[in-house]
Amino acid sequence: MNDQELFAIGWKPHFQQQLAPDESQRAIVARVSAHHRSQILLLGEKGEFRVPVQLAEAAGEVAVGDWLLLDEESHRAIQRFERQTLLYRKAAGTEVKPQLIAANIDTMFIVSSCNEDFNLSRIERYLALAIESGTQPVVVLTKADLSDRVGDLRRQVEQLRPGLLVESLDARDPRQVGVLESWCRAGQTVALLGSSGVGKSTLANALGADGQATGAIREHDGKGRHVTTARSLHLLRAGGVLIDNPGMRELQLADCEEGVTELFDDVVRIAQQCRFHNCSHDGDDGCAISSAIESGELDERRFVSFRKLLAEQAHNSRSLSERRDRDRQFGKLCKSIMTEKRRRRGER
Ligand SMILES: Nc1nc2c(ncn2[C@@H]2O[C@H](COP(=O)(O)OP(=O)(O)OP(=O)(O)O)[C@@H](O)[C@H]2O)c(=O)[nH]1
Ligand SMILES: [Mg+2]
Ligand SMILES: [Zn+2]
Repeated sequence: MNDQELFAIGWKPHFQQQLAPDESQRAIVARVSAHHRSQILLLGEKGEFRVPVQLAEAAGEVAVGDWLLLDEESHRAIQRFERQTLLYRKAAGTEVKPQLIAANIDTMFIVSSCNEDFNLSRIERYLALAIESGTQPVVVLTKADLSDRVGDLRRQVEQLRPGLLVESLDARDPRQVGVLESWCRAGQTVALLGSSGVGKSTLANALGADGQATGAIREHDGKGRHVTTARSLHLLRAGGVLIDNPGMRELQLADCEEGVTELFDDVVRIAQQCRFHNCSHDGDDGCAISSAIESGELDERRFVSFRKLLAEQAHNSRSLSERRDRDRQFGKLCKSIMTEKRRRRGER
């Protein structure tokens, strides 16, 4: 195996050590670069190739950024490498389902624009997800050319978390976008997250996202219709790879309690000083939160955001785990029906 090329696209000792010594003989290693309805696109040392979803997911559901070990001949997945990080959310809409966003990301660029889209609470959502998953967050404020309050907005974002990295720029200008390149070197994987229209694809282009990877591909969706979908893993000029995501209308957090409490550890610390440990922080006697808001020590917006995110992730985590239980029960039910059938056949 030619490791050089794999290392450039994010292969690391973390994955290498999961490989048994003789395992790479008749098998190939590749990274998932796009997930389409019926096909998975993979990037290996010999370039890009496609595999039907059933084969690629033979060792488990895959996300863009996942590493797979595949049989050289059949391209059936033998192993999905244990992930270093995984980003997922509750799928949009009423259905309760986890939706994988991306795997094995080193840096999350949280993209928000300096105009109407600017929203601190939305940035906090992404920050909680980054912290929970162990991904380094960098907030990128785009459309700096359209605002005269850039300095003020930057300061507001910097206050969301001590040491938080914030960059502001015109995403159309490759020279300005150059400040992001230190996170985009060979071996590094970055992901762009943010609402629709904030400039994620513009940033990708300015970072020199490989043209081949930005093209759209066509595939059959099984009903004979053609579906055109955009690829999502791009090679960058600086040597690393970037995962561009379609804009998210809503990022519903799930399984994010640690991320939320760590992001809001200042609020948690104040709440611990309330007179009653079960204080509802709604005008109760001796509520430290209320006094902190009154004195200006705590921003009310921040408290409301904390409470909302904590409740939301708890609700979604509960529904996701209920769903997992239901799936397991359904699996058991199917199994017992099959056993029963076999038993009857045997009796006959
Ligand atoms: N003036 C200005 N325009 C920008 C900037 N960044 C992006 N735009 C424009 O904003 C529009 C949307 O940019 P995109 O890069 O397509 O946004 P996106 O985040 O990829 O959107 P989705 O793919 O829908 O999620 C385009 O017309 C860009 O030219 C910027 O920094 N300054
Ligand atoms: Mg885009
Ligand atoms: Zn209280």
